[in-house]
Amino acid sequence: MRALRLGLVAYPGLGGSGIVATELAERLARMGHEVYLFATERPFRLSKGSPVRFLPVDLPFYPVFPGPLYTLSLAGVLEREAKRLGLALVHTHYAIPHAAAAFLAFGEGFPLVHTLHGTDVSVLGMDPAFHGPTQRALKAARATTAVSQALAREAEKAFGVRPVVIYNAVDPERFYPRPERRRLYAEEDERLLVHASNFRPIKRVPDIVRAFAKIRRKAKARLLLLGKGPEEAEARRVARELGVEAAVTFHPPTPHPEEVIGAADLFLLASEEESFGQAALEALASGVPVVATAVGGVPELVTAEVGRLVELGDLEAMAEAALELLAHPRLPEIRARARAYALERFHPETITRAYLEVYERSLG
Ligand code: GMT
Repeated sequence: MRALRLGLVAYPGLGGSGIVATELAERLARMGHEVYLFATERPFRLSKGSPVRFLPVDLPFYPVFPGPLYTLSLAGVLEREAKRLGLALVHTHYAIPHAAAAFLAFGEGFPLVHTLHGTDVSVLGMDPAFHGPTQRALKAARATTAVSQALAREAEKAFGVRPVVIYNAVDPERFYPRPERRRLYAEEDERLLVHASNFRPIKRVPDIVRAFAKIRRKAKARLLLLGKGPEEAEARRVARELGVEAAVTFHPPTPHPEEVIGAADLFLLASEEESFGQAALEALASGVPVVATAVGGVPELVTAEVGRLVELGDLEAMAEAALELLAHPRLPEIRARARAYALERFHPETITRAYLEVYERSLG
């Protein structure tokens, strides 16, 4: 395939959409495409010495503005840099406000691809303040993609567009089993349960602590909560209230989550909404089975051979499923299967190829 000059737009912080965009940008650049990544700061997961060129988007503030004008600033930078660099296509991740900003920059005459990630459809996309401009932008784009079938269905209802489903990828050379690191986080006789997220209310981190307290009654285990966010204080409070404080480790975000996730015996996800569940995929690739709530796109990812699904809020079921897996006579096979399954369905090469096909079709 010919080498393309591409612009990708992402949030640089701890969110999954930024990680997906950054990793895609890196893979495309390593394949020989010229890739520019637009974000307000250097994305968290962009490696040092990366072939991807980071282009900063300013957050201009003047006393006359009620706040920084991110959308307008992004539109201006995209328009200017696309011309200067001769970009062939711009691909945004997370529609709010990226789709509208790109539409503002280029209108309909330029190849735009937008990837929907989750709350950009279900929460922000439904907000009357954002819906109209976002819908107009998505309808005008050459292509829209969604990270799961569930999200594509939701987007069709919300915006009347039919996204192409491209699942997220996981890097098998980064996420692999690391049992030798287990002793860094847990005692010899403790099972290590891990959850990783941005601790927003939607992730229900306190529920994970509640399920863990039930698990602790029957098995010696440690819960490691990797990340930070608004629900941390509440999760700590619940751990104290339930008397498991000493068995819960709060681990700050790290650029190397693979070192922690790969050491786990089990991964827990209690989200009330999850279009995909990138961290759960990273766990599977690390050979770590997942117990998760059956919401959004999670059932497309967590199947019975590699984990267990439970109803949202059913903490008894979550604890039971975790205990069942931890005591499963074929746990080593399940672990091996989890990794093999993640590689079969979510290999970066397959996923990158799918995006390149969308780019080719969009370029006409
Ligand atoms: O939509 C969000 O809540 C934010 C977004 C993000 O940037 O982290 O998360 C979504 O995108 C991830 C990457 O595609 C998915 O793994 C998450 O499941 C999804 N979050 C939700 O649907 C809540």
